[in-house]
Amino acid sequence: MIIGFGWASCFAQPTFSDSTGLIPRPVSVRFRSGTFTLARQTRLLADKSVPVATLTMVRQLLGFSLPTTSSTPTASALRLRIDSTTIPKPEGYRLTIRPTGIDLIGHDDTGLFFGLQSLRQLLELSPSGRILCQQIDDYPRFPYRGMQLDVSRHLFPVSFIRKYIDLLARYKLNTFHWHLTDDQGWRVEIKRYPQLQQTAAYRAQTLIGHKKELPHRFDGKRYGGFYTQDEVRAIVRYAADRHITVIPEIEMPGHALAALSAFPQLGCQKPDGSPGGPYAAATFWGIFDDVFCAGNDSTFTMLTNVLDEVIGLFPSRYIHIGGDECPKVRWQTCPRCQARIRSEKLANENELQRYFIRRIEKHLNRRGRQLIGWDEILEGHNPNLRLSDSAAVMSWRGIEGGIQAMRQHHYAIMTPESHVYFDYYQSLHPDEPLAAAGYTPLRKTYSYEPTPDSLRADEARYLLGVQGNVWTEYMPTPDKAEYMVFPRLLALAETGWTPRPQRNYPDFLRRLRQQRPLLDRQHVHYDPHVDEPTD
Ligand code: TNX
Repeated sequence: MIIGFGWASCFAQPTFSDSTGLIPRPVSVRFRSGTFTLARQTRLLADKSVPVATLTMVRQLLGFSLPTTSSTPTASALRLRIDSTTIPKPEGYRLTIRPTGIDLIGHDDTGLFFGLQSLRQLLELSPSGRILCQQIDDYPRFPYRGMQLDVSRHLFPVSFIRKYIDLLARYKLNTFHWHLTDDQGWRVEIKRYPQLQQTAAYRAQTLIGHKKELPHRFDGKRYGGFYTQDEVRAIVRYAADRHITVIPEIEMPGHALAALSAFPQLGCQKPDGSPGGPYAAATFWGIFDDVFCAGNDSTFTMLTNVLDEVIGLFPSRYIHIGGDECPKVRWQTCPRCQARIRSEKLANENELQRYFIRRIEKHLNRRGRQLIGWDEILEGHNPNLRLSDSAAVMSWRGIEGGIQAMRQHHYAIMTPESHVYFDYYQSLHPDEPLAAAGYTPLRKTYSYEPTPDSLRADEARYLLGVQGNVWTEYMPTPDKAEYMVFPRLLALAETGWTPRPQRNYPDFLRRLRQQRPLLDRQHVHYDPHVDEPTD
């Protein structure tokens, strides 16, 4: 029997209990007797190790400002300190709550920030401002805890990107993977190529899809837009203030129709050597045969120029170059691609793809950056085209790509569509809105264990972490995207942060129920039909 998960009916005012309400669940929580109450006389006492920006963040996170003091403890104080000896794990913190005050020690500034996020949750979970005395020792299981957002299929306003980043930070994710280009639209301003803004950022209206769900796409106007470089820089800064790295994705060699609409000369030639095309940004979803020509040096000139501007905007160590779902039919008949296969002594078109990726990687490496790609970047292996050890693979078609990457001593980020694709249905409720054709209920996302059993320890150390993806074909609005992402993001966050033995689904559901008013207060649209089978 399936019964409603009953967020609404089960939720009651949180009562004191000696089990934590935090998501993600901390590594260790030891409760003590007594309570602490945030009071008018509570003072903020920061050690000189604490950056000023963090003090500003305290005010933002707690929603009110605490008067600061530099003298010895007052009756009630929140004391902050960075000390990597006491707290040895990166991003880790210790939060000690006593009746007389709170001590927060971070390994680093990021640890302090995540400790503040925990304190904020504790205060929010207890509207009276009274929290149980306890000591929390905490640090993440994985260094990479990511969430992606596709802004090509549908464009989302800057205000939503900021809200999204805030929500990632609340649940201690530390990477925002921004999918900026695809067949349906190019969304980042590149000053050197204004055609990308004028042409590639827009598509004609489409008449396919679900009328009821996508009404604004029937108004006859072209659809699209892009983020200016100033907007991008502001978002990167906003994220950095919240200890989130933004990794941009520029898709190549496939998913390139929008770019080709602006640069038709970068598509393959027809078999007789005449130009390909014409091209237009796609007005429906799928995989398209028209991709960047791998035989034309101009393709690499343009893409490396684009990447140079992207590198200037994003300080991330990694730059994502896509690499997924690149059909080879055009390459098979394009005279220039075939000439490249011969001149580079490649066996076939899969090796040509590998040549493409490796050539781009060399450029990124020359600029001091590392490459990330979807798991197809491992295809077409040829000893002359080995990717750098530092290249990272996002394993999306299951976990095999990730396993293969780690065995070859590349880094892996696990993001299998079977468990962490948030464009798939999360409930079978009849009112569930249109989603991509897959079923990934909350329980399944939560059950995901990122370390493959088959790996030896020396291979598994290449596992950087986990990521959830939200492809937005069926999400024309921010509210719909949020609905698809929540509450599954909370399950993903716990998978990335909490040690395996501490993860427990019924306990997670109990804490999730307590989180509901917190999500409501932030106006998060989440799926309330997270149905759970009962025994
Ligand atoms: C596959 S996952 C894609 C996307 C689609 C998604 C739909 C990946 C690397 N590529 O282009 O949006 O499926 O679920």
